[in-house]
Amino acid sequence: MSRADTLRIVREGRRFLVTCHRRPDADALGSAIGLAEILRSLGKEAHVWVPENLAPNLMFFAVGRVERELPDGEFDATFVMDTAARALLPRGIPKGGAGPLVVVDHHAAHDDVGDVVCRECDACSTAEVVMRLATELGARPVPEAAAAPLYAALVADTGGFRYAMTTPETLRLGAELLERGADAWQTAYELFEGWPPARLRLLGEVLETLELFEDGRVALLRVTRDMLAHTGADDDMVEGMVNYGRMLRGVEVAVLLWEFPAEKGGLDTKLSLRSSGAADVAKLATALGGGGHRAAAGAQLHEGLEATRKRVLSEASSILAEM
Ligand SMILES: [Mn+2]
Repeated sequence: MSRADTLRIVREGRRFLVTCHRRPDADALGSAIGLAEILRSLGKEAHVWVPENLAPNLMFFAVGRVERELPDGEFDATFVMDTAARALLPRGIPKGGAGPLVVVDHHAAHDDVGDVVCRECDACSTAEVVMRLATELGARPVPEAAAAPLYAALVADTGGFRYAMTTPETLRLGAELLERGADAWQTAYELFEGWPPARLRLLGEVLETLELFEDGRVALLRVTRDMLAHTGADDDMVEGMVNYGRMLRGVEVAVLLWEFPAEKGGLDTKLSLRSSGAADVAKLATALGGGGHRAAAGAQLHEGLEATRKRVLSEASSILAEM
């Protein structure tokens, strides 16, 4: 259940399926495409399969490289990247004929999904775990085709090499990926800028909802369906808006509550959490049925925004009291 088992599976196998969690972000998709290129550079066959629409701002590295339909035939293993929970496995993941489910991940909070788990929580991103595997497989420097997707993953999960998980190792990996052809500005522009006007208008409305609690240690922002509708924004554009709450000096826990269409109709509330350092928001998310990292976590609750607001404020208050 470890890196050694994962390496053995790669060495002994010939044909692999590579996928990632639902609603893939840059780390999920970038580490999947990056791993597939590394496998190909070792003479293996690898198929990246993601059975849903991809976010437009990830297309700069993903276009033409992902199969939407499950490829035919048997696989020696199925890699699921950046995935910490069974509920996040892609819809339609094969139940047989696709070998062991190998989870490659870096999330501290998880539900043990996977037959084999290569989870390294000191890594800034799943891409960093992939590059560690590549080292042991003799695939460093990584193939040029892996550079853009892995670099995007590193940049996204470290917030542009800013977060605490950014280590000298991370920067060395980033340097290698730039040497192999990744484009620093294109990556930053696609991941952090290049907004459509509707997104900026939505942000304006979201910022207007700011509430502060616990003597300014908790910031709360909200997104309603109504705000999305009249600014013409869509759900993908909400990504990252929780960070604005954390920007305020003195804020230790930033919360974004987001009305989100429930799978069975009606509205759920999505909860995004960020910590400025000391608070462990993964704990808070876990208490509400979600998960994530110490500094960035989330949950989706089958209840209205006001009910979630009450619960998250009470959990936040007890977490701050413990500190
Ligand atoms: Mn990640």
